[in-house]
Amino acid sequence: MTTTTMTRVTSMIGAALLGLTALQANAAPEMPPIPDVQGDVVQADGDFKIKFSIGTTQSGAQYRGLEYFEKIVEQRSDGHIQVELFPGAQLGDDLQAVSALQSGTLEMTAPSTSPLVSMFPKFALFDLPFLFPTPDVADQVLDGDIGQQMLDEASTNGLVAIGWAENGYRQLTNSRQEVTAPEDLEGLKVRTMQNPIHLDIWRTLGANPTPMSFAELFTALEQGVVDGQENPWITIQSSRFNEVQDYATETNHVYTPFITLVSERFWSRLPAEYQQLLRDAAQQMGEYERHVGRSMNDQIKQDLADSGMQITELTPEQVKAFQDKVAPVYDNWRDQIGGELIDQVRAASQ
Ligand code: TK8
Repeated sequence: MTTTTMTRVTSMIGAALLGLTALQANAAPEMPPIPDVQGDVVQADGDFKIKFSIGTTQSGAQYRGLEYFEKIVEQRSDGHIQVELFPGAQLGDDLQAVSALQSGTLEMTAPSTSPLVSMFPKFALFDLPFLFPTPDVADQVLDGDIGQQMLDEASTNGLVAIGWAENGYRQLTNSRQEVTAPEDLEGLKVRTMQNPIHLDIWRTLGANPTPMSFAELFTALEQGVVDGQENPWITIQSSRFNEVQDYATETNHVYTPFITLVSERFWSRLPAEYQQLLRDAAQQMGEYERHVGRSMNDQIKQDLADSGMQITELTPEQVKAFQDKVAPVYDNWRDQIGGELIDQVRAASQ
């Protein structure tokens, strides 16, 4: 081999290695593996197709949960129920997907609870700031009586609610400056979910909130229509908001569940055995998806920081300043949500 060829080969290997490193730096963080399917094949009549739509993208924990759901349902129905997944709001944002379920043109979706409060007022419990101190408290509420009551309550208007997963604790990002105190929010244009309590939260904190569908959010941030937004780490990363937002603050200000919904029109055509299979699969998906999201937060923060985003973690005193400032929101909504419900969650937190 001549020296020139040698150099060329070496630089080719170098380029390949460089390519690999670049790939690894961009790679989505490792997710816990999809579990094996437990349980026997369920025997029932008929063949069915489920189109399952979500607003978050294919690289998020929610989609990963859906892949597990698909695996459970297809294996345990021995292929008689086929599940097709549609991430990234291809079939509509949270509200559009819910209305497609009602009209029977879509079989399943799993929106955040917040855009649905006008339909199901009790869901507003999940919009109260700093109500769920830990994921364990959230689990107790979702998997306990309150969660069950809410599933029952949401099983009307052409919908059947069969389980809970989670979006998670929400964090603030923006394109302007580091935020460590409510004063830093003065005049900041923050996109919120289409939900009156969220509007109230950001107004009370001194920001300038604008409600908007999640499907429009990336473009709105990119074009500077809004300066900031708030979503859980996994959603910030899977939506690549770091490409258009330089600053993130770990506020944990609201905990948002995802509720698993089925079209009543579709549900009523399913044999009882298959209805139960979907309930079981939704339960298992919820447990797995919560685990996936929660296990990734540290890695995601690191990846976002590596990508050049400034990640700010708050001291307990700094968190308290946000909590104190936002406290009046409770007075505004307590009666409407039901003081008892709020007290029950607080009791679960002791
Ligand atoms: C995804 C939404 C989203 C939510 C939002 O469909 O709108 O900000 O947090 O993740 O449900």
